[in-house]
Amino acid sequence: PQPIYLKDYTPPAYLVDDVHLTFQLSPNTTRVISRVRFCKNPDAASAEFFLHGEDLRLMWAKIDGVSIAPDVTEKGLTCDVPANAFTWEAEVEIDPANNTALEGLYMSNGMYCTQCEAEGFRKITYFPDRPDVMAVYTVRIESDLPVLLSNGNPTVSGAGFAEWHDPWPKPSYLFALVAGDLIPTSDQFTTASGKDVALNIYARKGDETKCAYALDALKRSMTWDENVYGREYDLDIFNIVAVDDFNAGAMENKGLNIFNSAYVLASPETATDANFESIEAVIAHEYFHNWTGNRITCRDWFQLCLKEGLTVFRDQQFTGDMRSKAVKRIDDAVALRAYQFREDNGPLAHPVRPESFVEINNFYTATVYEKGAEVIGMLKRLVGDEKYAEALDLYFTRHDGDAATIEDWLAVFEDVTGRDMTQFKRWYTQAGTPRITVTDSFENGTYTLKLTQETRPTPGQPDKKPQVIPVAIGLLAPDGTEVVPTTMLELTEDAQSFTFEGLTEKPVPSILRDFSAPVIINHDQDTKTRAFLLAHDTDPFNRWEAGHALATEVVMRMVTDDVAPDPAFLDGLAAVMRDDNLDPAFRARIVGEMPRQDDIAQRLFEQGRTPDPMAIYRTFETLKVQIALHLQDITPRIYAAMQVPGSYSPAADAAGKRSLGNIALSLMSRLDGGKQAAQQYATADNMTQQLAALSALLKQGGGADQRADFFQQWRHEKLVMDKWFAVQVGTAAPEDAAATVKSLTKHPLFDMRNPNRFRAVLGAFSGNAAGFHMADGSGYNLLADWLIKLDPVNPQTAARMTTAFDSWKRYDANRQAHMVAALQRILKNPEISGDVAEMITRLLD
Ligand code: DPP
Ligand code: ZN
Repeated sequence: PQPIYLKDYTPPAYLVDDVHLTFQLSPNTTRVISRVRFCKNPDAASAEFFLHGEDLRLMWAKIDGVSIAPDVTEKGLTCDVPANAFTWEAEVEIDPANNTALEGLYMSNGMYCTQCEAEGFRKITYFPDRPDVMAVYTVRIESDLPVLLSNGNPTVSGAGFAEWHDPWPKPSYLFALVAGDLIPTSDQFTTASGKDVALNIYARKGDETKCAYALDALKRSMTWDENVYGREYDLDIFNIVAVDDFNAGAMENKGLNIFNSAYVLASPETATDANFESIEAVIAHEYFHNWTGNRITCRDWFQLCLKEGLTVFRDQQFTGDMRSKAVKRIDDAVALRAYQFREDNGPLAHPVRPESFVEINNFYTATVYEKGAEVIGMLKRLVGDEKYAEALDLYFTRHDGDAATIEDWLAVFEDVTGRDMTQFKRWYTQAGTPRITVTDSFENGTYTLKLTQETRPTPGQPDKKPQVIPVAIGLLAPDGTEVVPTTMLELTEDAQSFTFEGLTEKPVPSILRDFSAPVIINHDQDTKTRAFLLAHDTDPFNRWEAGHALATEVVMRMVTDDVAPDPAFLDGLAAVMRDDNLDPAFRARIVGEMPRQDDIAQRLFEQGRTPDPMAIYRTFETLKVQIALHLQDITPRIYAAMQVPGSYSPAADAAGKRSLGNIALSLMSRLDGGKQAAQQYATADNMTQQLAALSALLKQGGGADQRADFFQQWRHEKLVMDKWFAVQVGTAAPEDAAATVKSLTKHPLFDMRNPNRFRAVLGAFSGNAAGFHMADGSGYNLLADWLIKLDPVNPQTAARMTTAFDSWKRYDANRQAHMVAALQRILKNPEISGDVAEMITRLLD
């Protein structure tokens, strides 16, 4: 397949006024009858009439009531059409029961549901399936199933049918339909202007007891969007449906969000604190799309970050407001570095707004989403909160109802601030993570900070230009007092100096406060300075960052020089651990958030060394024992102090305590053979405590009884079983990881057609770095075998998991050869999908 290019965009030849769809649902022979009103687009040069359509059986087609015989290919159809407005009608047959790709209309546990983003609507009926064709939809569903849902507001319904009308013009990717035997959990919300909205979360029987938290999160999201962005909901009803088989996290279909059940269903017994937090965030994310995505959508899929970057930014703000801003910023930075920086460093690097793609599904990436959100955060820092709010207001009024572009988005900032955004736009067009080198000097009371920036070449982009980088800094006096509070420096050149006058002694700089830009800072600070910042920085993010940098330095020295961990570092951890003035969640991030094995491998590689995943793994094992020994006098006290009495609450403060308590537990388990963990397992009344205990036991090579008990207790709960599968793979020693995967994939509850279950096993496997990278190549072969099996069933999920191979160039010749061979084997699969083929080709490039 040929790539398509942003530069080749042309407007649609025909526009659509309205769409009428009738669905006669049947597992293998669903009929879809469409009636669509088309008119020629005056802005388009071409008059060719083309409708996308894939895997459809065309029964008949008519134009203005007259039967026609279109030219049908695998990708769609063409036919002659009148010069003026006309009505297209067609009937197609589709097979939802055999749709294992989970794109278009498919079945999951006896229910029908749809996933149309990005290009799934063309598997439902013939249509111009592109986001710049927006229309009003009326939908009739015929089925005996009790719950029949589509977008918009319900109109008429009766025995065996229901009709829906969505008054808001929308692109086809926001179409949705659900039919099933589902139970609603209901509430209502009154908007700021007094409009009543019915809220429902639909789940399978038995799961209706696990919807309350998501419903509460939805109401808080609706209130927050009114208060912070002035955005109200715009239909009479808002429905959410939980589905077990789902490729992604969730989908923002207008008025009918469809969710992977993992991001909706929660009870204290079945969901962890982390699950509750991600449910809150994903509910908010999809709800916020109603304005940033639905009311204002994307002109084409190259503009995906227009809706995703902004909506991720908004959900991050929301979580920061609901919980701890500092902890949320740390968590977001950790995730960005783990996934997006890694992507930027390898063969899959691409700009936030890509310039070409073969399969758009391969571009729902950390770069588009998370770096896209960072770009918005930088804009906000650069223009200030007030101008940001003004720009957003202008964006919503100017583009409501539009399919917009990044140019449109940047224009509102230019118009509101008078600032030229040309250079800033490089954040959207240039791939790669900028690296900033910091040097400083002090003379006659003047402190000078020199910053230089450099971005390394990425595929297709050998030469990089300087970007606009907001670098928030603060200066501390050697006694720990802050002499210059947080100040925003704007780095726009390759190299720039910033001076601060009137200082009595050389200050200690705190650079990139609050992680003010998605960049890598190279700053040669010594251990003492880092320890000083860990103790004194007033910026919570940089306080954490100092601890993290120390930990990284310690691990690097352990790996390269085979030395014991620096006692100053261990003392620093102890000081944080016992500092009861610090929020437990924040302490947990400092003490528990070790650098990732993958990050150490990348650092070694950048130093010109060849990382040995097994040596890195062993270093961490040693370090953790050393930390456990060094802190052994305080961990039992912290553990006891962090136990939360009373009934479970998913709120941030209780969750933070459990998180620090469970870090103490994992340290204690290194020394007590799992005694405390076994006790916690036996008495746990919530999943956070139960799973942490099981994980600590398995990590010590024990826990056989608890593993069996957990299975017996939860075998009927799919989402809990996903945890049971994943924790075994995640805690397996490297030598045992592949064997664990092999035995779990033979388990009767393993089902590769369920993406959550597949990821629980094979996703956890690539996360077990040393196990995946076993020198004999067994890990690579095992993953390749499974991706080859999964590809014909579910290309999207298979393609996404090929990213496990994206760091192959870091390793020794032997591992490289094994990885390349595994990738080539996947590429030679005669049943290979376009999705996977594109990924492998990019990976091997
Ligand atoms: N548009 C979805 C989301 O990110 C992805 N399928 O919310
Ligand atoms: Zn989204």
